[in-house]
Amino acid sequence: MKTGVFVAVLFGVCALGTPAQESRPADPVSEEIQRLAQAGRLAEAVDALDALIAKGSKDARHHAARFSFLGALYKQDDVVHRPRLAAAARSYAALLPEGESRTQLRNLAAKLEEADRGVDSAPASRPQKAGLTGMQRIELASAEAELTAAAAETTREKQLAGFRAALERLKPLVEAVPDEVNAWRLLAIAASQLDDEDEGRRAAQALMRFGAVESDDVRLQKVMVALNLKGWLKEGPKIDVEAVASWADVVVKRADPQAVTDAKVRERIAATGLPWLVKHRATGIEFVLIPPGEYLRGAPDSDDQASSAERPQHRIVIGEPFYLARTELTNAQYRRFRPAHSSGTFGEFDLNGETQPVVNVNWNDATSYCKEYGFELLSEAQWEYAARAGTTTRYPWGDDPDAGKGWANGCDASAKRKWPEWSAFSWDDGYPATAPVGLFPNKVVGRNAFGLFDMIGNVWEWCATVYDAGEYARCKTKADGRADAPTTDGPRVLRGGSWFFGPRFCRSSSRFRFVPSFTYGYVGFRPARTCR
Ligand SMILES: [Ca+2]
Repeated sequence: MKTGVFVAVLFGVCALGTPAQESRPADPVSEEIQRLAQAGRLAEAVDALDALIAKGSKDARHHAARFSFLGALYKQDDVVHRPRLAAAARSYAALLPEGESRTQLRNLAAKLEEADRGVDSAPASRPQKAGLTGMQRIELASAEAELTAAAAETTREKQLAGFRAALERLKPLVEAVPDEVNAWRLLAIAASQLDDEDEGRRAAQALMRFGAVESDDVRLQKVMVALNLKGWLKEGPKIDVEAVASWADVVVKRADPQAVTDAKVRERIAATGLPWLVKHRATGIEFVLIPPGEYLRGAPDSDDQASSAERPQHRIVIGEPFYLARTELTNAQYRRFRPAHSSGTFGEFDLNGETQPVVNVNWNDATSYCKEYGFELLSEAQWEYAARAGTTTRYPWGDDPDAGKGWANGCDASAKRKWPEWSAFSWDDGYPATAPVGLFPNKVVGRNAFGLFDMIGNVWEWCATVYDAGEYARCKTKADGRADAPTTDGPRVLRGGSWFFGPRFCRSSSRFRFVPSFTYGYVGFRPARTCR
């Protein structure tokens, strides 16, 4: 007879706040009900309690017993007993004073009712699977209620006790149902509150596996950031500090203050333990280390130049450091891979100089190049992180397009003189078409805080990500910030604007796309390399 265990667990949900019972006289009817329950005749015991309650019993013992016996029956057959258990939880809750137990019971009732209507309350990313047993559902709901109640506690001691109770409830649950993403989610939250790095790391890794960092779950975002900054990723097994030596020579070990002007960014780079500026041995390409962190992706509602695909703004966690080429890939660099490649001309302008960015390369060319040398393209989330480098404005230089002189090679006054109908910036950057890489931003105006050049302007840069206009509304970017391998031929993301595009498209949040086979004189790319 396992009923005792279930009753104990169910009573765990509502142990606090039960009205005092010791002073009441013995209840002969209750004794009869107890006899039925002990004989395992739970359905009859519940019927007897129903009859009592229908006659108006407000005795909390009757309600508690009905709730717990129904819990045990629910474990045996959740479809038949779910609505009765929900109703029993509600009527029991109504007898309790306002407080955590009452809230927990009501939450549980709501979850049961929702399940009964066939509504899946879990986020859309939740893997569809065989489903939790009735008891596991209750455990999950109880853990969530415990976490919520713990957060509302007024003393740290009580908070910790609540978080610990939830953690202990969730540990066996994730063992029993490792595909239940919500259990991992709650475990991550509990672990971070308790500073339990082992459990936190385990949960965060499971969540990464699901790609389940929902943008609207502020608590979880905080957890992921806390865990990242505590170093689980930088110290984790996947980041191999020594491995850099196998593909690159160290040029500058610690970030140069002239290039990375913000001391805090230099500290974040140093904290990875990885050298800052390295040179890829086979190609000679220089890469800088981009440290992990977080940022707000997309455009605010106040940005009247933004498309709906750039909204809503949402927090992105970049959980892993990565190396990124300081400049766009040049013609000379690309021709070591495909000697016959010509970037061609545009009007009378030559696009084919050695130090100009390679253009007229499609997404397939870019990924073939990366594959050849162990590089990869950035995900769209990584790209905007690197381009913003801590800025929150429309452009790296602020919100005013007219203030960008020296910051980028966009479509400018020199291009407009040639093509008067083009939408252009008011300033003159001196280059109607592509400029040699590495000139923008120039030293006079400032620096990208990560030491990168031409993130905005010069050429649009292919990203690994398949374009999805609605993605920001249901962001499922993985905790490491990287992109999944494309499974469709759909359009690929391009970012950063180019010499051909004016103020609207050279904003940091601007999203562009073309099919993988598209080439043009304003489309190039920039290789990246993981630290795994
Ligand atoms: Ca660019």
